Amino acid sequence: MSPRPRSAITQPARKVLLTGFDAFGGASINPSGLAVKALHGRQIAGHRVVAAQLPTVFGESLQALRALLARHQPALVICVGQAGERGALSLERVAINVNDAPLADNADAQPVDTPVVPGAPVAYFSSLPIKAMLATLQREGIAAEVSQTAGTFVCNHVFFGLMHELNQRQALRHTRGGFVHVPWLPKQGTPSMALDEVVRGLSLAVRCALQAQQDASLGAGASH
Ligand code: PCA
Repeated sequence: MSPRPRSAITQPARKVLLTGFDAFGGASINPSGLAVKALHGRQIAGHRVVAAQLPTVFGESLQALRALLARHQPALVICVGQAGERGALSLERVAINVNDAPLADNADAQPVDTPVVPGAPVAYFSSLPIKAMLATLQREGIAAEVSQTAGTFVCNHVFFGLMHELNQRQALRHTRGGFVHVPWLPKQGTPSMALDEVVRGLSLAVRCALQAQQDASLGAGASH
């Protein structure tokens, strides 16, 4: 077979990877998993969204994320988790190298004061343009805030593992990544945010993260 002319080869769309989590701590739902699933397959700013659900389990969640990164080589990664008792989309600024679980994960593990990655730096800043994302969300009337802690449970574990991969892997050195916490759904408690609003907010956040060149915050350039 003769080779196809170059012009006939269409480049695959670059991808955005969004991850959510399964339900944990005795709950039956997790809005993060539901919200990213709703965005799976969407085209945003010339990129195709690939969504995946991670298990709320130390170790296993990060292994699954690493496999997704290797498979999709995304241009942008936003990991999403639920933070009950927060009333806004929380744009996380910093991931820390510690597991200190306040409750058991879905495999019944509860690590206390262990490193996420032994020997890795103490912390990484998000490489998302969090201040630009904040301004976009607020302009669109969606409750949003910059958060200074993603906690010390599985969300921070995944966030730290993500930032470490982006910093270590040559193939991912241009990939932007970070973490967003979302509130409960109305049926889970107060404060809350409707699923449609969470989905709209994440979609705006993705567009902004793909398009913003620079960010006013320290986090934007500090980790790369
Ligand atoms: N929230 C938890 C883990 C899974 C999730 O959705 C957290 O904030 O660590």
